[in-house]
Amino acid sequence: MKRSYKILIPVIILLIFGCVILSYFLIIRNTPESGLYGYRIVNTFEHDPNAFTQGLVWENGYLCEGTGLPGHSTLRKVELETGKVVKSINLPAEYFGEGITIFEDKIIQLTYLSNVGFVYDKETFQKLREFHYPHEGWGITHDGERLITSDGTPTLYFLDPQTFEIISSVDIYYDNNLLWDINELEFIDGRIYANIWPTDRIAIIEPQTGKVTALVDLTGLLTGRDRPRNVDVLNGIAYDPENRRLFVTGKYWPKLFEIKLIPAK
Ligand SMILES: [Ca+2]
Repeated sequence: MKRSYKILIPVIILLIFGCVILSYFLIIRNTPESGLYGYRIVNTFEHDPNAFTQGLVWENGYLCEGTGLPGHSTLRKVELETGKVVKSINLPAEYFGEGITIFEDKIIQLTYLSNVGFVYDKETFQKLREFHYPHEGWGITHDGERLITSDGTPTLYFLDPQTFEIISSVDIYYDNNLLWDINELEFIDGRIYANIWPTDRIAIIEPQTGKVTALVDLTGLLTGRDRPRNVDVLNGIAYDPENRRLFVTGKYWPKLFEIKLIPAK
């Protein structure tokens, strides 16, 4: 009897260990790595239906918006409650304006295919300088220390906000697959929120790893009544950290929404 116990005990330990490893792969590894979120509309505001929205940020009681398309690209300051454009400059006609962010006292705006970004005084919108980057320009935000840009690939770039040199990059994964078409960005509470072109979805990304920790589905946000014929995709995320308000809109959307994210059932 004693001898058979000696054999049985290691076998039982091995079986238990095997079961634990098997459970890990079956339960943990195969479970989707992200939560899914829907939304609740808190407020609806007017939005310029001629704005081909490519960048959106909130600061000091106003939205700042960058619009695109050659000959129609602008940088503008917008009153939230009315959608009224209170300040605006036009980009030279050859540029296709893209994402914007406000870093300290400057606004930074990317362009789509020109490999050039513009830096403006945030109060006067006076252009202070240009900088260059080696890829397409899509979205931009910052984490307080570094600028973060997207170029439509699964890669996000981290830039020095003074020299605009690329410091590092991270690839974005959703459920172990590379996630392409990362577009407009917003850094919120340690995560990067990113529009996924050309969908109604926003990815919430852990910046250190590139892992998508949650997906937000905004399908149905703009109803048929508010969808003119030329309406384009969801694009534009802004955040008011003081009042924890999340704003979203889209290209040529006549509305801008304040929403709350709610776990999908
Ligand atoms: Ca944004």
